[in-house]
Amino acid sequence: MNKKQQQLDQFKSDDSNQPLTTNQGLKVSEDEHSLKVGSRGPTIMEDFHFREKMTHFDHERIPERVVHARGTAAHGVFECYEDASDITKAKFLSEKGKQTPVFVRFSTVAGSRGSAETVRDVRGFATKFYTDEGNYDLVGNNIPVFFIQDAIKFPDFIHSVKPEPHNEIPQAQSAHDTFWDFIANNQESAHMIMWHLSDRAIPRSFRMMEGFGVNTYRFVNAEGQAHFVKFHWKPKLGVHSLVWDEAQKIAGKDPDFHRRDLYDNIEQGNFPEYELGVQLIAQEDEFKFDFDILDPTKIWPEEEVPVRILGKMTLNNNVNNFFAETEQVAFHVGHVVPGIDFSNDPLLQGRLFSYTDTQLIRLGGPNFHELPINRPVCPFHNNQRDGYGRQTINVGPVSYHKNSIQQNTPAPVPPSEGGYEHYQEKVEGMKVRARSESFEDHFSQARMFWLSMTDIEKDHILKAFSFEVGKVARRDIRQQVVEMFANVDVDLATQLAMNVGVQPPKITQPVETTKTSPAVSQFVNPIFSTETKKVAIIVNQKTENLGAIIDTLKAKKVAVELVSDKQQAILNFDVDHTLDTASPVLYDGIIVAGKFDEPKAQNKLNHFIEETYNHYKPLAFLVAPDMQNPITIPGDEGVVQTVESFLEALRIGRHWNRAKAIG
Ligand code: HDD
Repeated sequence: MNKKQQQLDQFKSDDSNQPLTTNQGLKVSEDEHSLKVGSRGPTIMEDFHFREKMTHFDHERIPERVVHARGTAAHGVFECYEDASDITKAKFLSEKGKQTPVFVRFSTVAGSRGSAETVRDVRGFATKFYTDEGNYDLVGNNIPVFFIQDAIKFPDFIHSVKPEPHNEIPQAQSAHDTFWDFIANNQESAHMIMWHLSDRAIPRSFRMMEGFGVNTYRFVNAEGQAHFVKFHWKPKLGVHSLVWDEAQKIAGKDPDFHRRDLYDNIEQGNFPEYELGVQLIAQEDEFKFDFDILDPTKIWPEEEVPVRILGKMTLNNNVNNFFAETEQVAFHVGHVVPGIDFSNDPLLQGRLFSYTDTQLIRLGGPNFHELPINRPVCPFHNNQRDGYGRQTINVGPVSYHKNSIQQNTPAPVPPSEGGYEHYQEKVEGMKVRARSESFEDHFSQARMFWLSMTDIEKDHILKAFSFEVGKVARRDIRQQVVEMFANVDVDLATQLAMNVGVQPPKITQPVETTKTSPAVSQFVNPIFSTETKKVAIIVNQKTENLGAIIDTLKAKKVAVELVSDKQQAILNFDVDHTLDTASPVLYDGIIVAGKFDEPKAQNKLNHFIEETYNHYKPLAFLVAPDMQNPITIPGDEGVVQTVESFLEALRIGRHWNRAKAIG
């Protein structure tokens, strides 16, 4: 068991088989009736048990996160692949095989705590490394750029995407007037919008998305040599997405789709893995690129600045208590260890203030670092004292520095012995409220992203654009968006104009660039696998060879559920779901191994088949389609007759050749 788990164990409480007590330890003899004057009379003040129970309940809720409110988390371990001390003195990266406990929280950004998980949104990917030198937080997203360049615009941006303040509509959606009004009037968002409208914003699973630190940080080695650095998480299962129609339906059928997927897979031992990589730019190469490397609306194309892989994270343990761990975890980009430092990226600089500040209101005071999930696994000592909920009992008379009573302890540690030292960068200038000219190109990388997409990805982006902007009621905002994105691609903007009922753009030339970065496409180097994909087998009492079918699928690490017209046992297997409690959108593919005589059941099965086909997913018909009211499904490479060919179709996942038929 790792150090963090050992530490957390000290705080765990198992209430099973214990007597019921008050918080003072008093055994309670009765817990269902308040203390009254007569069994039909008023409740009396004296009832301390009622008051304690009710007061605690009344105070159970804490403010949800102002952004990233909807999230889920898991424990794991990070393993260092190689000694990276040539680039950073961070100890958790300094030794091959070194293991560091981690806690990761995935989230959506815009929605409230109870909102659906498959909405179109950026996903948060925040990792806390419990290192021997203190906690290091890598607070990232699944998209490598951001909407704005300067943190002072963050409240405006978030206000625009949140539900509109007059009627609190819509929940967890960017498809509304204020969001698109902000975008059209803040054109630095162009590159991020291209990612936001791509399939990246509707991931199939938290286990199948990349993570990015987004901001530019610094690595510093023991000799004081510095590199600018960007962080990447690369999922071993590859990057995969839902399709939009499916994502919207899942939001209703299973609003917990992503947390359920993560939780179930960890419970089943399918531990998600991600490799940690870094892009490095030497300090002296700061100005060698055709973009400003401090601008958070820019990527460093992987073709120009390769990703060096440093280690692997495995998520292998679910939380015991959602509130205590997932809700109370407090991330902060300023939680760093020696060897990791900041750049002057103006978004990062503002984040350095916001995270601690927000924890003060959310977690109720300055002692949130003492909550079990937030405690470092190394000792911590200083002269900070008191405050709401203080748990540490600091002994002795001294809480100040310098002192003689304790020989000046706790004592500062020189950098040579592990004390944190900020990178000494020379900075000079006038105090100004301004943006650097080098941050003014908003469209080159947006166009680069567009030019790097495959045809299918382009088609999805145009459809997403048309949906989102089509939901905007104000015509002038729709027109402004069309004008803005003509800078990215005139055809795209012209088609968008047609789809959302406004004039074609006046701009007839996009920004001048022919550059591409194939690494930003999900389809250029896909990782195909059957592992952990979820399949429904449609069964009835006539289904044959069910055991063999299940075994063949499980041998390829496929998760199987049996679906039938009613809850029943079929050949010794209990059916998991009925055609009513299951839904085709919750599976990666369907095997039809039974059909139904009853027309209503057959209609429901037809719906399963049609939806699966329309979402480009594999279908196997192991029984002849001699149904009473058959539907016509064109035979194509994802529609097969054997389990073996189904597995191959499932490995590939989506069969985009259907795009023409589906529209
Ligand atoms: Fe942020 C939460 C990621 C810009 C202010 N942010 C939060 C979380 C993630 C990110 C993953 C959720 C952490 C968790 O699971 O508890 N944020 C980002 C990224 C950004 C970014 C990758 C751009 C590079 N954020 C950003 C800016 C500001 C904030 C510019 C403010 C100046 N973010 C916050 C916050 C939150 C937060 C208000 C809400 C809850 C919390 O911090 O703990 O402080």
